[in-house]
Amino acid sequence: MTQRQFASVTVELVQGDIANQPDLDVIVNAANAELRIGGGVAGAIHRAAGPGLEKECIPLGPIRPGEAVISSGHNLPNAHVIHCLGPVYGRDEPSDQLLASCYRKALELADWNGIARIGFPAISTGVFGYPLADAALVALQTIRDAAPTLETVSLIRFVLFSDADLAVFDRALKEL
Ligand code: AR6
Repeated sequence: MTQRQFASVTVELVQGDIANQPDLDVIVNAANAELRIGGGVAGAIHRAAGPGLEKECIPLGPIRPGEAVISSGHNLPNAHVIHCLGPVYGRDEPSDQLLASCYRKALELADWNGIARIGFPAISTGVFGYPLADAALVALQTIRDAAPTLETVSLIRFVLFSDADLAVFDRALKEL
């Protein structure tokens, strides 16, 4: 596990399952526009949350790339879920700005809701095809720049699916 401090926010990197982070107040979903169940991160989160999550979410959609909405956590151990729609790489442009917007808006929503501990997956780097090293830099730079503006968020955890993905984020965090 790697940790780094930006202003009063601790950023940490771990390998694991975003749907199994019981010590976080909110987890972030790499959602689809309609906020339906889907695969990857979205599938794991909806399976763990139960059908009530999709029922709550569908009326909140559709959302556009770069946008985020918040719901409750249903059967998850986390009180809330923030759903972000990342850009499809090579289609939704400018992809770096849309990806940065996901992280910024998710952090704004967390702060507005008085949330302290938030966990992110690597948004857009699965089905949506964003190259992991580029996505890691965008994600970490956005968080570093947002950190001084955050009032309630004190921990941001990246939950990477494999050790290889964790190593890529680790390198990016060290380069910042
Ligand atoms: N925990 C942490 N990371 C995960 C997990 C997990 N349980 N599962 C996958 N990853 P993706 P996207 C990693 O495809 O690219 C969905 O079907 C994965 O290895 O979940 O934003 C939605 O419904 C990758 O690095 O999200 C949308 O249609 C990263 O999480 C679409 O896919 C993101 O992979 C969204 O695509």
